[in-house]
Amino acid sequence: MTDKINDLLKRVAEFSPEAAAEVEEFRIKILGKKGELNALMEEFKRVAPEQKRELGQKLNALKNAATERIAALKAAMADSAALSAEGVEDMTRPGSADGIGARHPISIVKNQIVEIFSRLGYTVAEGPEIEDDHHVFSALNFPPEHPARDMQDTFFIEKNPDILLRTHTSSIQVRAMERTQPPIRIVCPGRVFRNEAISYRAHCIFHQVEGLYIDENVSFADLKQSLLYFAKEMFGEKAAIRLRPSYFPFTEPSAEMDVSCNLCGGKGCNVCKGTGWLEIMGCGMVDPNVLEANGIDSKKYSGFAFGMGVERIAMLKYGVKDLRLYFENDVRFLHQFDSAL
Ligand code: 2U9
Repeated sequence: MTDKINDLLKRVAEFSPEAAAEVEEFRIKILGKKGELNALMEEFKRVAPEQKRELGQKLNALKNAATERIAALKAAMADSAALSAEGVEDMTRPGSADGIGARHPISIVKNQIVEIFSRLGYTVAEGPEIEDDHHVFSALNFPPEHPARDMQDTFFIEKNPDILLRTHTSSIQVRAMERTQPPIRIVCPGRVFRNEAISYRAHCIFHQVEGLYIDENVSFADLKQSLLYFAKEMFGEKAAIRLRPSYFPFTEPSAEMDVSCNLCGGKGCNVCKGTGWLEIMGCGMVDPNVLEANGIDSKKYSGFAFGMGVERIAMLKYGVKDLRLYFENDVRFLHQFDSAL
């Protein structure tokens, strides 16, 4: 009989119903008139007198345990039914996992640009956003009266016109040239600041990736081939490039680079304004004055440099029409780039 009592005690302790009806069914089976407890009580009447005391105590303990457990289960079921009737979540359910968010399209495209150049042996260099006149203008051959030095174009730190927010990441390359002798092969991603009115096509903060390659015998042909490789990796194997003569204080000769329009395949559409070409970056051979001003022998070394706006590349690649979307952090916009990761 002891075994039967212990077995029933174990079943009572382990009983875990999913619905209230199961509790009632269990109560009848154990505590009902024709239930297992009463059957044991009948058996108890027939046990030897010397066993009565011990078995009687055990039976009482079983009865109390079964009554208490069934009452507790009924109360728990009633509570959870009341909570769901009120529209309150089942508090015992596992919590929902937090969303992991989305990478920003500017980060995605910046990483793609850096990754493409890293395959050509470029390493990443970074530098301060708050700069001085020397690293942003003077070391890059900007004449004293150049309009970029004007307060209309550049954010200066009040009371010290020598300190300013960098207008391009070229200052990172200047610092690299100060530190190291060629070969230098770096890409420089970062935020830049210009005193511009905010519109769908301009912002006072944007992102650039610039590149610099200096070594012996670096030629314009090297520049052209490296940038063609970049265009094909970024916009697809069919991409073609063309270079148009331009002017920058820090490169000579200088050029603007266009890529064939990836939307119309070069036929002409409203994005490329019927030309079949999209302007994506500026480039050129580093001006010997810039090499010399930064401690590099221009007779021994030559180099090329290029610079592009990340927002513009992302707009062209993903058809984003308004630059301000990049700065609003609206998840409905950001989540559209999940598959680009
Ligand atoms: C050193 C020497 C040369 C970096 C260059 C450009 C051309 C260029 C613009 C593209 C669009 C900036 O974002 S944008 O407005 N950049 O056209 N940048 S060559 O030339 C350097 C840099 C550093 C020492």
